Amino acid sequence: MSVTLQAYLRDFAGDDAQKQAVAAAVARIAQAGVAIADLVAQGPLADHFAKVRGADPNAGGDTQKELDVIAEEAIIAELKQAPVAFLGSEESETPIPLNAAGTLVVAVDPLDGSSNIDTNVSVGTIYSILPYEAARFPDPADALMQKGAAQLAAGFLVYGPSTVLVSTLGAGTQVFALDRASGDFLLAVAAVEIPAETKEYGVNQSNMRHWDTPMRAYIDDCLAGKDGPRGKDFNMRWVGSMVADAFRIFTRGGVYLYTGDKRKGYAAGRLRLIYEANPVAFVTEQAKGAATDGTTRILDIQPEKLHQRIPLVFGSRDEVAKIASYY
Ligand code: AHM
Ligand code: MG
Repeated sequence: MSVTLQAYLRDFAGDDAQKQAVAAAVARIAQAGVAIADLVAQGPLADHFAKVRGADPNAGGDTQKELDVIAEEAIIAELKQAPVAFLGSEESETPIPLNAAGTLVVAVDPLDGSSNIDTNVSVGTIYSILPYEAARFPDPADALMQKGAAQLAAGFLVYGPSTVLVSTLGAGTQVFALDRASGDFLLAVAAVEIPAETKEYGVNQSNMRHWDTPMRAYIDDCLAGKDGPRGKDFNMRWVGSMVADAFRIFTRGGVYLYTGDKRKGYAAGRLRLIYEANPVAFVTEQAKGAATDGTTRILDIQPEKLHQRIPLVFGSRDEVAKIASYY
């Protein structure tokens, strides 16, 4: 018999109040994921399919799709039923109050990769769970400014050919897969281990002319292949949905790179620290991988703003160390 997410969370929480709160929040996010997976799967049959909402970009500066907002609403509805005080979201300028007595704050990218919705490519939901005490954080926004190292749990869902949840509760990384017949997430991988070495990188190579010198030098060395300084041939994969690229890396190794570049607005890359880089860094480290901005471990970076961007390199630990050596 496969272990359900519910049973796994119950086992994790035991009698510990904070763990029970975390377990409740993860279960609610997974539940929202089931609903979002259904909406995504309807594809062109659904009314909301890839529609752009109004003319205004979201808080992060990207065009907002109808489905981005529907996904956020599904998460809010679920997390109102968990001990979560505030939600920080890519789709909302300021933190959203949920439960005054909550002992957690959660940060989410409700629908990562949403520019891919109309192309039938995997998209997903990313979440980060942090501790909250009203006395410690008179301004709720400050609770979301904790370093990634303070996360109690984090993970992401991918809505692809199968719907999967990659989760860490702070001790290893697990993969659960949605069983459509029962509606339950079932444990598929109990302890994910990202291979330390790789011959595969993921980067948007069309930005090459904008890159900084270390990034350019690293990719040049990969492209030189067997006869170059790396002494091996590299393969390249780029989905354009970080969650999908991350899931491939969790499955067979690899590195993902989105560093800062010279384009306007891209000095710190494209990814957001609090609800994209931090949760992905946490599940990556718990799967024996590494995550850096080039010079500093992602989880050690002090956030300054909810929607702040950060250069991000994560995946196979030896290759991440190699990339850092260029910086
Ligand atoms: P989003 O949260 O608005 O979807 O943006 C983040 C996405 C990542 O999922 C993906 O890796 C990256 O942006 C792709 O960027 P680009 O289109 O520049 O290649
Ligand atoms: Mg995103």
